[in-house]
Amino acid sequence: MSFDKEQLKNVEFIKATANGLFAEADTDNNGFVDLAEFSKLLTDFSTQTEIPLPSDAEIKEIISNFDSNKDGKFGLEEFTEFIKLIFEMFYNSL
Ligand SMILES: [Ca+2]
Ligand SMILES: [Ca+2]
Repeated sequence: MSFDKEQLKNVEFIKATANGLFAEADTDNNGFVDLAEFSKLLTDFSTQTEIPLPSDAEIKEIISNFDSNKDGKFGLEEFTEFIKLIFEMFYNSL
């Protein structure tokens, strides 16, 4: 199976990935990914990829950068914007 780099810019692919990760991260199923849930997601990601885990302060900063309604946690739309940025960074690094 070959990896198609252009998928990273495909809106449907971005949405599907964001939806999947959001559901996985939202362990209490309240429709939001809060700081603890987001840290857990990043910890798992970091373990799998061996990419160093950001500090708590950095994680807070990431959330606040994308927290457009300022409730301190990710809604699905905010989270999707985050995934979109990650994919863009990944795309540009390939
Ligand atoms: Ca939650
Ligand atoms: Ca929010």
